Amino acid sequence: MLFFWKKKQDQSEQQNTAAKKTVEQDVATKDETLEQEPKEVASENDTFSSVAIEDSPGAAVSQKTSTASDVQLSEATSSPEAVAPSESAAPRGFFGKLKAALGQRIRKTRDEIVGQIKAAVKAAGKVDEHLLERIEEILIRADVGAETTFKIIEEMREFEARGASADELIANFKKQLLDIVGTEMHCLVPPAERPWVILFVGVNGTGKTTTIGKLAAEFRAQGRKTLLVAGDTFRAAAIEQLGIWAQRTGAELVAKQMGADPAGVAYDAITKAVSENYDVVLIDTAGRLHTKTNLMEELKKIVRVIKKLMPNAPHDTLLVLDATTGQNAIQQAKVFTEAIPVTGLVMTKLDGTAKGGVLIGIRNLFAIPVVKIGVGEAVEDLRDFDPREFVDALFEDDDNA
Ligand SMILES: Nc1nc2c(ncn2[C@@H]2O[C@H](COP(=O)(O)OP(=O)(O)OP(=O)(O)O)[C@@H](O)[C@H]2O)c(=O)[nH]1
Ligand SMILES: [Mg+2]
Repeated sequence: MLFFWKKKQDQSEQQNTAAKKTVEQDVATKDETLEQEPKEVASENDTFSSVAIEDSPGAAVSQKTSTASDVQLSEATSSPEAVAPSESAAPRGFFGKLKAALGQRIRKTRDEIVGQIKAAVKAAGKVDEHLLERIEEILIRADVGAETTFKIIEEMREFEARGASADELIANFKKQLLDIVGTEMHCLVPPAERPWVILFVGVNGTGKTTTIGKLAAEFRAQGRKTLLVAGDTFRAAAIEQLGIWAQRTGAELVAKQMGADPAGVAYDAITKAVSENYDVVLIDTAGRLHTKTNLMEELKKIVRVIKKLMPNAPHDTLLVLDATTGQNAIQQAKVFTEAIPVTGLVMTKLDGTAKGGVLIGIRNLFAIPVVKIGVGEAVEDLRDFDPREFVDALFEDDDNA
């Protein structure tokens, strides 16, 4: 049995909507400013060159393969609890383990923010201006962002004014973080109609294709008929990469040759998904284009074409942001959300980075919920974002993490 739920956005999000309007960052709108350094395609791609890509521009390719590794993959993710929030009635031990694991995964961010702040508080022994300056410095360095840091420090000043203890300050800091990231989970919810069309957008290298692969594994483990769509026609390797995920997860793939019109690929894919009764369609897009066309215009065109076939689709548009890019992720969120109706954020690469504070900044500045986080490259490393679990993990000591 599948459980999906979406809780009402809490009050703090309404406040965030207002806060969003106050963002005054100078964001350049040219595609070029959003680009990241070209990256290496994961080397494992080389060993999977068997994905057939049709050369004829008119013909979309679909393929389905079910391998032994699919079975393992399904087993790894087949338990609904594996992706369920901590409020469910599942055994405490299981979630204890999950929480501890998250603490490990986001260890660098935890050390950079809460670890450093605890050390500064301990060294200071009392709440004074010098300590607040030090905390401000730590938050800025952890990529929480100037506006969000300012908000946190302003509230801390009240503690300074009334001579509060350092312990009180730390305890309240946790509450401040919860107020900012929210306490409710926002899971992906399938629409009433089928297929459920999810469009993935974001600049190059943020983890769009990998997230699609991980999500395809989740959907396949739930028994959903899943179609992956190679709407990133910028590189042949990108198409191949998605093909590998289709192979691994037992999903099907719709792809055309490199350079094909992404909107055309999407059109063919939705046509196929409707006529063949698919449950879910996951559409990959490019972070860069062959042409000088504006990336946002290209994405809008994809959406227009999808709507010709399914007026309510895409039901979800997920913006994938890379935590390691720190403040750039905030700029990207601003540009993308202004151009297209993004319904959810995915923050990848929270493992191995000390810049995870950007997630706090994003939650403060944008009303759009974070629906998933990426904490590693493996298929099981895409998780629902549970804000409480995240904040708890930030405050874990090494012994518990
Ligand atoms: N450590 C870590 N690596 C990740 C995560 N998500 C994705 N990656 C890696 O990030 C790299 C880029 O991921 P892709 O999925 O190719 O990114 P993309 O957005 O599709 O990139 P383009 O196709 O160039 O636009 C790959 O090496 C992924 O394995 C994550 O949560 N943690
Ligand atoms: Mg990609």
